[in-house]
Amino acid sequence: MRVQVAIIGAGPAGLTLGRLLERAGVDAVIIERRSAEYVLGRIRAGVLEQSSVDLLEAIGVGGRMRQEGIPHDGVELSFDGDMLRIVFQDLVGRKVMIYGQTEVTRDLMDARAATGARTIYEAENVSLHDLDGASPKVRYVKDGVSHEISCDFIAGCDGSHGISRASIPESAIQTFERIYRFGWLGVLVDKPPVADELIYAHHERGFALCSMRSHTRSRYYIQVGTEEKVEEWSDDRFWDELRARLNPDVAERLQTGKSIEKSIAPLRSFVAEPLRFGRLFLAGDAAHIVPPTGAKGLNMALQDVRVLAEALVEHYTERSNAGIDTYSARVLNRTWKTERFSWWMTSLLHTFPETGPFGRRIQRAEFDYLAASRIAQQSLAENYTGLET
Ligand code: RFL
Ligand code: PHB
Repeated sequence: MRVQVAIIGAGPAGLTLGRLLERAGVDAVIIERRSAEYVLGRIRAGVLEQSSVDLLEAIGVGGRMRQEGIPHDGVELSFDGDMLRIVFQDLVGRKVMIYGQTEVTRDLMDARAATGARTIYEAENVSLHDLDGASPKVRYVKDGVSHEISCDFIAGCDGSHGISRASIPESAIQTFERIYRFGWLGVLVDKPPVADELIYAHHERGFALCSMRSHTRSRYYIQVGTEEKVEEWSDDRFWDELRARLNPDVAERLQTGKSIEKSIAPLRSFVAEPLRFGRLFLAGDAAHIVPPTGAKGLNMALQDVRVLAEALVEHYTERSNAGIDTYSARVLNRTWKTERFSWWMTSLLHTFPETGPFGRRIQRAEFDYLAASRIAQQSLAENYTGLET
């Protein structure tokens, strides 16, 4: 098979890129190692920035999001039970949208199915070749049969453990990483959310987050040590620990029930540089990881592929490589700002035993500063709702 662009991975980055290229008349195929059902079964992000909402609308997959998504004007922070509401709408005139990554993925998959765009699911042993030549190749095995796709460009949208970044010679890539000593234990439950907006809570027992997927489905997280095992967390133990970290009135209102999903996600900050090797481009989690505290990972993935699609379309329609040549620098510039914000939110809200009582006093001072300063709140609001560039 020959195509213009081979996209590795059918997560939000790959599917959105596929849609953008399809609409611009660029011939592309997506190669995904899992089944569609498996991809849809992963419970991940819940918050979309305005720019992500606009992008999904622009590519014609915003219909259900408009109906079922829940716009939020702000979030609440809680520090040892003291509450502070950050009202994005007043501070920076923007909102965010509550609409799960699962739903975004489903909408993109449905749109692909409707137009007959090609996605090869359950592709095994995916490998990339001739990345620095004029015609790179993707090989894979499907139902026991080997296949080869030759193309002009490969988009590596295969997440943090994919094959794309791993295919770049070590001498051609630099990586930057911070691994946190804790993760998030997340629970999904069919009960109404405890509050109308998200609550990010700092407590001496650890961080907690009250989030949601709809008016009847809630998503809660607590900070746990990396050595913790999900089997050791019964629902009752989880609810008791969550309540202990929240403001007592909020804890009182919490509606608990049987969890429908429970998992632990490690926290990591990671950036690869540059995001291009020959004719391979990295986008989304393949390029960078942020701890989920700033709700940025999915939004970064969508913005990366918006820039990549523009560059590729420019190459085909205007015979200009300007966009391709500046892709890495443009995306990295934004990436590092978003890394900084995610690191800052993580530093403010989690407990770090190694920083001792001094560290906690500094966190308290940061919270008190936020509470008293509209300028500090604006900075949080500007970053949380998404930087312009
Ligand atoms: P994905 O979603 O990981 O998709 C990559 C796809 O590539 C496939 N793949 C391969 N395909 C072919 N060959 C190979 N060798 C392959 N290796 C892998 C995989 O099967 C998969 O289908 O990456 P993408 O598209 O870059 O999207 C990134 C987002 O998924 C991620 O950043 C977010 O989920 C992060 N995130 C959040 N982001 C937000 O913007 N807001 C949030 O509120 C938010 N909350 C979260 C999160 C991530 C979490 N976890 C579990 C990491 C909450 C959590 C708990
Ligand atoms: C979620 O709902 O899963 C969620 C919301 C906000 C975050 C991270 C995760 O910062």
